[in-house]
Amino acid sequence: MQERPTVAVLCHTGAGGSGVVATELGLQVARSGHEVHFVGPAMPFRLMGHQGFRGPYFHQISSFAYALFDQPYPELAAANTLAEVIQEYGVDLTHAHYAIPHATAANHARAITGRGRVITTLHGTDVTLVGAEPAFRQTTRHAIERSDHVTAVSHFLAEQTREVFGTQREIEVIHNFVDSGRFVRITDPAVRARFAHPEEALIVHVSNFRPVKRVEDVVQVFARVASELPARLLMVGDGPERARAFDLARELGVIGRTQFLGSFPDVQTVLGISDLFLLPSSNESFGLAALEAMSCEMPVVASRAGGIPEVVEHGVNGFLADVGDVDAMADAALRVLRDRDLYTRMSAAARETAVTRFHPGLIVPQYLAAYRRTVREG
Ligand code: GMT
Repeated sequence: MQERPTVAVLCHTGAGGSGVVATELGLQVARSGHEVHFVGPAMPFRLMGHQGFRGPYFHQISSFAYALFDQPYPELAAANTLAEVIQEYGVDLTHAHYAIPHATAANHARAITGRGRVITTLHGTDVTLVGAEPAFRQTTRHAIERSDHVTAVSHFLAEQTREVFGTQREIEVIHNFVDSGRFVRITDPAVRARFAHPEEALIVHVSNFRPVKRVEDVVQVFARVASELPARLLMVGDGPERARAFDLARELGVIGRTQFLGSFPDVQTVLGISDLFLLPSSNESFGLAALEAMSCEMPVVASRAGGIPEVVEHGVNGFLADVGDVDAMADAALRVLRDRDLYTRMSAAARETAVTRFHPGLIVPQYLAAYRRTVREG
């Protein structure tokens, strides 16, 4: 029996929750003595600077732009490079994060090499958005059913997967986690002074600015809050809705108090100095960004959508409101920002949630146990 299987990881490499979880997990798995090989078109952004000579290792997918091809066929290229890595390093298990194209490529590489097992972790939009699209429903269902083990990041997502694909297969729920040693409150006033005056409330949103994040609601909520008390908004990340959020901030007269910071890996600095996190998504399988904020002692105002209530407890570590109800979100934000005692209670509860329920020490062993089980059953 292989107690420390050699693991390959396939994930999205840009800023985004699934790639962040894949990278943070891969680093923890490597620290626990496993050989870990990331395979991707580029190095995952949170992996940069964290590689040692003992790994985790990174292998870039080689592709070939032949003139006859109207597309680069990334899934085939990923399966090809992964198959090489499996053979060369004796990989026992591939952990595919996100069903399409990663689970598909991992299953394909297993078929090519005739070795290794496949664990697929479903992250959210791979099921609720991409997988639910008729264009990808069959391939996503197949990728899930052919994986040797499947995990989902929330009970909500496991249920959604069964509903969308009508599958009865076992799906283990393993929540996202946060490194509560790194995501901490930053008390140095000089860091905060770069973004806000001491009397201003600092409100923050972090995402990939896709339509599902409803970034215009962030600006709407902020404009209502800023009309009642001194406040600033930090918008971290980038994506297709950034320009609309920018235009709306200008239209609502809050552009001078809003900073669009773009995307960067050490988001913990911005979270560590902010006061309140907004997550008004129309759907969210878990809400990793909110959990990272909570670890920094920040209450969260979010929509009551998807798996968010598995993390944000209404009235305890934040407030929940219906999707699109910007008035209720603004009222909740004002309530917690104005009431010092409530703020202190909620920020302490937010930190406690992160440390007691979503600490790597609790979550990573669940993945490691799943690795061992899956390899043993092979
Ligand atoms: O939409 C994002 O935030 C990116 C997306 C991804 O797959 O990269 O995030 C999903 O996975 C995260 C990690 O498991 C979850 O915490 C997010 O809730 C989930 N996003 C959605 O469901 C919209």
